[in-house]
Amino acid sequence: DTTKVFRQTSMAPTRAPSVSGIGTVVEKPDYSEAKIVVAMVGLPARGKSYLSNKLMRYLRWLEYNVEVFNVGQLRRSKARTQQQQGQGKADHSATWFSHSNAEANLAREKLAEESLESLIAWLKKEGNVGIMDATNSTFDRRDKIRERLSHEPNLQLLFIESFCNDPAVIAANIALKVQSGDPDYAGMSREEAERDFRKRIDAYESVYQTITEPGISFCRILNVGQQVTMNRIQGYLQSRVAFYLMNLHLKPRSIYLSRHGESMYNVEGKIGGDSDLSPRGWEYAKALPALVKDNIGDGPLEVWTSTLQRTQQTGSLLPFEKKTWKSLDELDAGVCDGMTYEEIEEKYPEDYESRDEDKFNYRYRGGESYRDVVVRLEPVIMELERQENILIIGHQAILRCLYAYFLALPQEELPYIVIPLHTLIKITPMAYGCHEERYHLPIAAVDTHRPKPQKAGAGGSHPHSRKQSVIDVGETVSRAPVSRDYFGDLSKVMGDATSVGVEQATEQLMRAKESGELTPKVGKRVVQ
Ligand code: FDP
Ligand code: F6P
Repeated sequence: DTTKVFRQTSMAPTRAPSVSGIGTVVEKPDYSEAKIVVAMVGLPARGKSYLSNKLMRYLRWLEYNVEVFNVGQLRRSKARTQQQQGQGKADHSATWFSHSNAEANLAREKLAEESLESLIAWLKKEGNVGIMDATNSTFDRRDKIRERLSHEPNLQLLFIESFCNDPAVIAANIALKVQSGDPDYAGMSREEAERDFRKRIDAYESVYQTITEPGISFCRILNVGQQVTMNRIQGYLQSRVAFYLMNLHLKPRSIYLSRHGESMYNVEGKIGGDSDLSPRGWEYAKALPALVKDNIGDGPLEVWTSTLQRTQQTGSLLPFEKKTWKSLDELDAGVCDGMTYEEIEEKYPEDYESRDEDKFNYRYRGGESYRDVVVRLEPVIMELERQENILIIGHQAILRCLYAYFLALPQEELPYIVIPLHTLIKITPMAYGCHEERYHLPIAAVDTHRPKPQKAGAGGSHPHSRKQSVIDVGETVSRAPVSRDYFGDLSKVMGDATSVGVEQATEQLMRAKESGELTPKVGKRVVQ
């Protein structure tokens, strides 16, 4: 019954919205019936972890509960515990991965089973999509997974094979692995580590069986996006996953985000509307081409704006191809459009309060919530994945949603992300996340950011006050980039990140996270 499947898994809210004042608080869609085991397939260094993490980020942004269960990580953490307990260092050099090493084969199978069991338990309890990140590279292994899942009638199984024969991509993945501080290679030189890792890949390759099994659901991806083969994709969520995978590519590129220049409404403290740029906003529009060209030269670059005057005026002097998207229009404030926050507070005090209580879910009467915006931005995200360098000239709420997707920020943080005026944000996708640089132009502008009010008595600002200050344009504001990595405090694990390269930095950070050396501090990263 396809209608039923669609209703259960589509993004439409299934619970009745609770009415509060003039607006409504619309809760999360009910995804409790969506349960999929995604089992990755592929040789080492074929981008399985890259795909797993990217898929997790996308589906989490769409509010599915997703976790990656990485079998290598489980193996390494067990080896670490064993060593800490004085049982010596496990030998996980290439011979341990050889097919003729019967004892090791058994141990590897047990690890895979253990990881799959944790995944299934989590999925049955609370998850929507559990991604098993392992090689799963033989018919025999995949048969075992299928057999186990045949006892779980409520769980679907989808295999995703990453098949890669592009020597450049393989070499880059190998380099990433051996430079990452992987404990498997502790105490080895990079050359030794690379030699051993290549031998490990050979060991897997000698028994590798690409997916050909009939009757199973799979996506087979050649060279991340070059070609995608699909078989028996079932239901809404699997189709979304398959469509997403079809749109990915690995070409190096950056995504630039900028709010429009300061608008007349910004100066007056009004929200929404379709006003023109202020004189300072026009100054930004004039300065933007030089800043963009400094970064990208003559391109290629495509500029996307909303249909509103202020974004189009901001982009008007840029010598690049432009595209206008209705989906990029600012969050619709419904009956509050054109009002100041003070006017809203006065006229609709209950709404003002409920928005502060749950800003992501609050929907303006006759308008939108942040959740609505996330849903309408999904086609933009998909197109962004397909494209190369893109500059989006957008609005405060819209850019918060896009930024949260790339930097994997949680829903509670999303509506409060600081996206100042007259600032260009450069996001560069990396192996395990995104690298961010911010360029502040020294052109003053009002500050439209309204922080989450602190509870009464907590010593914060008045709950209904709005900052209407002018951004300081003193020495701290410059065109020099302020760099951030989305895992937080780089210096703690590796000193000066810029001297080692960001790809290596992110890989090292993954390892640091894995070993518990670093807890991600996503909240601290956003700067003004
Ligand atoms: P990873 O790159 O994630 O570390 O090198 C392959 C590897 O993954 C090994 O570490 C890990 O033990 C193995 O894959 C897990 O997969 P299989 O059990 O399918 O071999
Ligand atoms: O004030 C500028 C603006 O883009 C308004 O048009 C919009 O309603 C608002 O920001 C969105 O920000 P917030 O969700 O914090 O009110």
